[in-house]
Amino acid sequence: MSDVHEGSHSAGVAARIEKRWAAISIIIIAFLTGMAAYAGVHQATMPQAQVETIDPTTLHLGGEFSEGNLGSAIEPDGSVTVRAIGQQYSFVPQCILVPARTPITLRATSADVVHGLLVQGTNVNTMLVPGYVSVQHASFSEPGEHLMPCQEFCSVGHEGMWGRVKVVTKEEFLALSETQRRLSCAK
Ligand SMILES: [Cu+2]
Repeated sequence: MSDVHEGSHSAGVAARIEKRWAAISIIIIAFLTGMAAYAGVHQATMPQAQVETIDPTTLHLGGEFSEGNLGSAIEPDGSVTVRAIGQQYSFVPQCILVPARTPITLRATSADVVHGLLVQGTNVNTMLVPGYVSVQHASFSEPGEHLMPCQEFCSVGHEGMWGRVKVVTKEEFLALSETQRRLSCAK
């Protein structure tokens, strides 16, 4: 008789503990889902929600990533789109010019192997995968310079693959954009 009592008592304890753990895991899942939704709404997610593909072998022949189209362009809504490519062993443009306090959309891809594009001191950090367009959103609060190293090993010249991002005032950027369709600070 006492054995049966013991058994049902410990079964009750086990059920309570199981329910508690189930509740904890549901809370964790709800928290992670909430974080993913928040990041998605604020366009801070990586990889992007929609996948854009592009033929890496014809980048130079025309279209969005042809040479004359690389660099920073001002959009009708006042935001700035930066187009760049990574290739063994440099970024084009080598120095990206952007205005401060402006929404920036970076669109970049690779012409050969997988590269990484990281802008130091910001949350811009993406892989450039041949065949895909990487999109990142950023905004720079102050004028200044940021280093932009390749952060994916891309073969023997990898450690020499560096670019820069130069942030200028909005006024300076607007003045420069009156004379050129695409801006960069690459010499
Ligand atoms: Cu690299």
